[in-house]
Parts: sequence; C-alpha cells; structure tokens
Amino acid sequence: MRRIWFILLCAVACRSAVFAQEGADPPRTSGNPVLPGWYADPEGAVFDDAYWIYPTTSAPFAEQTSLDAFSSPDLVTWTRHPKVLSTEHVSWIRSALWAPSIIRANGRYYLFFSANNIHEGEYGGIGVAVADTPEGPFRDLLGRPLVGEIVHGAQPIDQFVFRDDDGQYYMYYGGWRHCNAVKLSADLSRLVPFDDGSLYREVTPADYVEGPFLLKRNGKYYFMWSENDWTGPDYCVAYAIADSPLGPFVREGKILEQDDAVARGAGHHSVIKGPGDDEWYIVYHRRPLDESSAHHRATCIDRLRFDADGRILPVRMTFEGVGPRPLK
Ligand code: FUB
Repeated sequence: MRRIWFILLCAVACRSAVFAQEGADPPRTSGNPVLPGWYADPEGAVFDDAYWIYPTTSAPFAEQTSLDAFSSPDLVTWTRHPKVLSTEHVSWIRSALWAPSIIRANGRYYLFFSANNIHEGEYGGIGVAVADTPEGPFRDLLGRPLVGEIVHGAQPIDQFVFRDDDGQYYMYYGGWRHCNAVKLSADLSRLVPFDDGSLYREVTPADYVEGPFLLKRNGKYYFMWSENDWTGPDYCVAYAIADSPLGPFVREGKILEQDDAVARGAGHHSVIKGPGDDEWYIVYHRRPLDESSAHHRATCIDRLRFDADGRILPVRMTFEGVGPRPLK
C-alpha cells in the first residue's frame, strides 16, 4: 500500500516538475487557433465523452489529398489523428478534398467530403466514407460520388448532414452561390425523393456563397452559411431562422466577421453543443492579421450565444478561446 502511495506521489511530482520546467501552468483555455497549423472548414462534433473536429487541410488544391481529425476531452487539449481519410481508401479523390461533415448513424460513423473541385463534365463531387470509430480510417461507402453533378447551379461541395428529430436525414450543400437540400436514405447511401418526386431542392438564402450549416434549437431551424470570397478579408457567416428544415431561409444578419484587432476572413463554421443548458460553441476558420496567403487559415473556437428572442448574437472572436468543458 505504502509503495502505491509512493508511486502516485512521484507521478504527481513529475507532472508538476514538467509544468514548472516549462514555466507554465496547465492551459486554462484552448487558446485560438485551437489546432496547430493551417486547417479550415472545421466540422465540430461530440461523440460520447469526446469533442471532435474534422477540418479541411488548408493547402494548395493539389496537396489536399487527406484529412486529419482532432479529439479533445475538454475543448482545451486536442489530439491529432492523422489521415483519417485519404486517397488510400477513396480511389477517386484527386485533389481539393474539402469540408468534411460527420454523423453517427446505424452504429457507425459516416464522413461526407467533397473532392476534385469539379466543373461541368468533370469527375468528383460529394462522397461518403464510413468507419467503426470516429478516428477511422474511413473507407469509401459507394466507390463513386454520391452527388457528382451540378444541379441548380450549385457546385457539389461543402456538404453538411443533419438528422431531424423524426429520423430523416438531410444534406445541405453547394458552392457558387447556390445551396441545395437533399433527403438521404436511412443507410446514408443514396438520395431519396421529396414528395413532388424531385431529388434536389434549392434553398439558397440571400447573399449565400457556400458552407451551409443547420442546427435545431427549441423547435426552430437555424440555417447558417458563409458569404463573400473565402480568399478575402470579408468572408463571413450569416444566418436565418425557419420553421422547417427546408426553409424558407430568410436572412437575419451576420454573426461572424473580420475584426481588425483579431483576424480576417472568418467563416465556414460549424457549431458544437456544450454540456450545459443552451451552451454552444462556434468552430470556424480565420486568417491571422499578418497572413495574406489564401491557404493560411486557422481553426478557432469561441462562444455562440442567443438572445432572449432566439436571435444569434454576433460572435466575439478571441485569442483566448474557450475554457475547459469536460464531458464527463
Ligand atoms: O477549403 C476549401 C474551400 O474554401 C471550402 O470548400 C470553401 O467553403 C472555402 O472555405
């Protein structure tokens, strides 16, 4: 027994010594950026006792051939899981592997992605890969794109998958200023028609450019998206509130934009639900003030708050990030 206590004491002393040597206490906030290196279009998720972020590797298109994921027990410390998806497991990815969206369903994890930055007549678009654990490796579910064509003017990129309370899956996607909604089958392998027989419904709100996201809160559908050019300083996020997952999505206003004291080009976000009542975090990318390369985008987390009338308050971008919020 005494021996066990001695070992425990040594372990605690060693840990304190490491922090003392580094001259720092353990981090009290996540800091921003929250991930090391250039990562964009972050999709946040919570699976059991862990937070996850699945970002785009922000680099020239030809170098975007794999995705890393990051996990955290508390939003403050993050562990990198390299190459959860890559050309090794999805043969048709050539480049421009963008904007992962993850959902747990049927006891598995489905990672939707877009690849190849396709234009009319080109091969690629939105695909789906599946794994038994959130860290993958994810394998191609279909062996081909799920959406490989341009419909209603929307480039097949920037998908986001949402499960409504009745169990119906919806996918929102689209670049080039057009957003489509589709319904997905329960096994997430195909599109299913709407009541009128169509497979694609355009739901584009005013000023929409790309990066759709949807969350349901108190029975309302909060639809959000990015505006302006992702390479520029005025990239930003706006939102609408609707009574249905298919809108209409009437633009309410901006919730995230550049701040001359913090960063520029803030956009392509997602939202994580914290453990408290009505506790929300926005995960997004932004460009540091001293960077000008389009690809130098860093993933950050800040609080997302609602007012008493259910409107989203403008996000205050910070360098501190967020405090520890363990899930267990
Ligand atoms: O990261 C590649 C592309 O840049 C995304 O698909 C767009 O939304 C923009 O963030």
